[in-house]
Amino acid sequence: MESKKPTMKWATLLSLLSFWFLTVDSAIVSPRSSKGLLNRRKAISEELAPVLKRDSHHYQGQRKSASEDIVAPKSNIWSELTPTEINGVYKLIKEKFNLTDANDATLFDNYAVWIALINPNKTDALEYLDGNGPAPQRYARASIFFGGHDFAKDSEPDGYWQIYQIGPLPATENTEVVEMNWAYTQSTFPFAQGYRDDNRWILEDIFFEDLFQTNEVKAIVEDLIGGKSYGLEGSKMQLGSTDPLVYDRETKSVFSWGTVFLDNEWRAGDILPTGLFFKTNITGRDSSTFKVVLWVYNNVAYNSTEAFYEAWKSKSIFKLPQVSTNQNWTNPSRNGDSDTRLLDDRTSPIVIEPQGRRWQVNEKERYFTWMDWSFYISYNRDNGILFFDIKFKGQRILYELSLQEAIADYAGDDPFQVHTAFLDTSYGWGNNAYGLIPGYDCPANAAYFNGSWNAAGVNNFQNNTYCAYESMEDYPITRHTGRDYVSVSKAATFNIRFVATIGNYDYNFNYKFFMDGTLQVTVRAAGFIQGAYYNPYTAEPFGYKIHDTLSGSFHDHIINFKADFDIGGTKNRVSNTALKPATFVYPWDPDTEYNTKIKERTVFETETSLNMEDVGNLLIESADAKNKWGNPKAYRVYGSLGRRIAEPSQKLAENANWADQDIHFTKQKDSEFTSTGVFNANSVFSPQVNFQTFLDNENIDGEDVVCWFNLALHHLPTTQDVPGTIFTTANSEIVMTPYNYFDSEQSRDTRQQFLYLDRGGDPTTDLFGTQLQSMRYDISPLDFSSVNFAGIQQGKDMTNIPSL
Ligand SMILES: *[C@@H]1O[C@H](CO)[C@@H](O)[C@H](O)[C@H]1NC(C)=O
Ligand SMILES: *[C@@H]1O[C@H](CO)[C@@H](O)[C@H](O)[C@H]1NC(C)=O
Ligand SMILES: *[C@@H]1O[C@H](CO)[C@@H](O)[C@H](O)[C@H]1NC(C)=O
Ligand SMILES: *[C@@H]1O[C@H](CO)[C@@H](O)[C@H](O)[C@H]1NC(C)=O
Ligand SMILES: *[C@@H]1O[C@H](CO)[C@@H](O)[C@H](O)[C@H]1NC(C)=O
Ligand SMILES: *[C@@H]1O[C@H](CO)[C@@H](O)[C@H](O)[C@H]1NC(C)=O
Ligand SMILES: *[C@@H]1O[C@H](CO)[C@@H](O)[C@H](O)[C@H]1NC(C)=O
Ligand SMILES: [Cu+2]
Repeated sequence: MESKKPTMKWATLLSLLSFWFLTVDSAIVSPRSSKGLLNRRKAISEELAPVLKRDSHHYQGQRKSASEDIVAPKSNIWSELTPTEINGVYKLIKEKFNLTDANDATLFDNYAVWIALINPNKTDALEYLDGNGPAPQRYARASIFFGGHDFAKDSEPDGYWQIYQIGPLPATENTEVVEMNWAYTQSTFPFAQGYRDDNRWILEDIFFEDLFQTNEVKAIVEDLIGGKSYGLEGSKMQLGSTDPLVYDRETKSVFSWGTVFLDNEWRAGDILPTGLFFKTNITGRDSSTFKVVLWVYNNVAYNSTEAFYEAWKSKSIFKLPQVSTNQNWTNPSRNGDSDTRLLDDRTSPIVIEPQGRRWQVNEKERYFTWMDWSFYISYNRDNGILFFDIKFKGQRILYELSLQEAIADYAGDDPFQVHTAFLDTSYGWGNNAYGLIPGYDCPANAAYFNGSWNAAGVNNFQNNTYCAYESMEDYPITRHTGRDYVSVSKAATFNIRFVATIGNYDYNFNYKFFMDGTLQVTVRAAGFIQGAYYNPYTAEPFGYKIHDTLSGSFHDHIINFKADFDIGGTKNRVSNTALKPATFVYPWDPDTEYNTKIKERTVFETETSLNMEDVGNLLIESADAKNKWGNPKAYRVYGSLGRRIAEPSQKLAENANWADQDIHFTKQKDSEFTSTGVFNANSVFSPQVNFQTFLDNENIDGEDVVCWFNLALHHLPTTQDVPGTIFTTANSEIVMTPYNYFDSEQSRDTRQQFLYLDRGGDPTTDLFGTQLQSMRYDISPLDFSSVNFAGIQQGKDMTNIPSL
């Protein structure tokens, strides 16, 4: 379970890295002594440093600005459940399912892990937004683990997970609680392929801590790796375990592949791998039956701990170089003895708003407007921020734009890399967004917004999870020099930024709105790579040697988004304008063949998946609205989209099959509102959402079309990733831009222009009333006093759900 004050960090840190950072007592957990597990979890909780946060309002209050508040035309029907709504839901399901409160629960109880809003169905939402329909009724979904005897199923001896729909809200005794099957391929998951929550992580940790204290394992690892064995006071060893769980369908057994990383003062374990690997049978809820079934070192496999020990004792193991103890190179911050670059001791430039802020927000409804753009934002655990009802010049362009899932799919010569494929939505986005650092994560003129989510019975709040700011591109949006004039227009943009740190990576999402109706989504990655041990004999095909014993193991980041375009209404179609070479003979020169080129339009009649190299200008068009010149109103999508390189396999198959092509177009259906789910992570062949089922050849010509696109980074790390990956190059973007949508380009009405005219008489210069005045800017220093590691603020006073 994630996200109680202390456990939050624990879940988070464990999450992507899958590391065990902890040293706590080593009670054996079994059905009989599962309280040991609770004590252990509490001990862990106390050790964990929570997260950065900051009081945004304090900061915002310092800014002098114009009217920044605006009335939202409608209420935000996508806003996350309120603590009151959640409490009602929890009370209901607690009674119905004999739930144990999360802080007391073991794997032998029933407990709720997430309670979240089910976004309203689009049909209902549109009636409310565009007509006189009532605000759609609100529904919640809850994911429950059934480990107790009262709801046990014979087919699931270790318990199971089930997702429920609860509503309409507020919950009363008569509120319906039903299995939520309408939106998912599957809504129930066996323990074996279910979610790896804290209870489960700890089970593994208990086993490994004992294992690494046995005389045999301790002797081997202290010799091969150096330092104290895992779990001992002062040990630098951390254990990592791969995602997904390795499920053997024949024996119904669950295995994990583990490895040892070294922790240090920069928490740089990801780039300090040691080259030792172990496969463990972790079937069931009793760690005393867990067993290492394979050890791997220098590509040699030993099928038992005894066999490994015998080989080591008889000195028949070839020892690989150990990770050096000089690890200053892992410092991702400024190296203290660096020279100062010339003039780098001066503060770098900032953007200022000389006459105050130019955008508006209704903070309660999270409704934003800027330069004829408007949209609502909602926030949740599984998607981070979601955009709804994005309009430009009063016309809806997108009903929804939201992050769905990100995979990180690794390759390597060792079993750890080979078995690794992360699905980050299982770790969560909203819950992994730590406070943004003003002036660094977002420019100094940004404003910050909080987010909330419920997990394991706790209502969590985090300040500064996303920011909004206006900025200037460093190039003009357009210019021209004519015979007697010069015209140049500035390129202002409005930006929403969200950063989530999932384990080793910090993902930076930027949504940039331009004056002409263009919208750009960029994802950047920084942080530590998940490096591999560099085996000089076998690592080469899978990555570069980038430090003494480090290989930058090759992996793909594929990040899936939903973009529900509504171009001139909901009747849309998808077309491709191919750009092709052609040979033409013209009537005005019948004897000559001209090699030239043409545009060639095709319409996709049915649901389709495409790769960008196979298309020219890919358009989402209105099926009936045309511009003045007879062309369909459209938006074009293009960018650095991509797909995974490896073929489907045991570790990644039906659970992320959206990653097999760059972009998909499906017919909008309320029952296909998301491409993924938390349980996709470990249920490789029968996931919560099997995206391919959306692509069933339905007609999309003249229908409401949804675009699912993949931002992609084929990440083959080089020394540019040492110590950390940089946002500059580890990124991917999509551009959505008007394409014959209007009758002409739409930024011409901006006043942020320069016009020089020389048409007889004195030349004139027009700045359209927006001349930068000579003035002293009163810039307060950024205030970092409320940045702290105080942890996720829990809604203890706002909920009656007990929290850790
Ligand atoms: C978060 O922001 C609120 C204002 O909305 C403030 O009262 C609170 O103290 C902040 N929390 C932290 C931990 O900074
Ligand atoms: C309800 O759950 C608790 C805790 O798991 C368990 O001890 C108890 O037996 C359950 N009640 C029933 C009626 O099964
Ligand atoms: C894995 O461990 C479980 C529990 O001890 C056992 O029943 C199962 O047979 C083991 N699987 C394999 C493939 O050895
Ligand atoms: C390990 O391998 C040896 C020799 O290949 C074999 O005799 C033995 O049965 C195996 N042990 C296990 C636990 O699989
Ligand atoms: C590593 O950095 C620390 C702190 O700056 C310094 O004291 C130490 O000498 C450095 N170690 C090496 C081997 O350079
Ligand atoms: C989050 O922000 C809203 C809007 O400013 C504010 O009303 C609310 O109190 C904040 N929530 C928390 C928990 O700080
Ligand atoms: C939303 O749509 C789905 C699929 O049509 C349907 O099963 C569900 O009941 C709808 N929800 C509401 C609240 O109407
Ligand atoms: Cu990467």
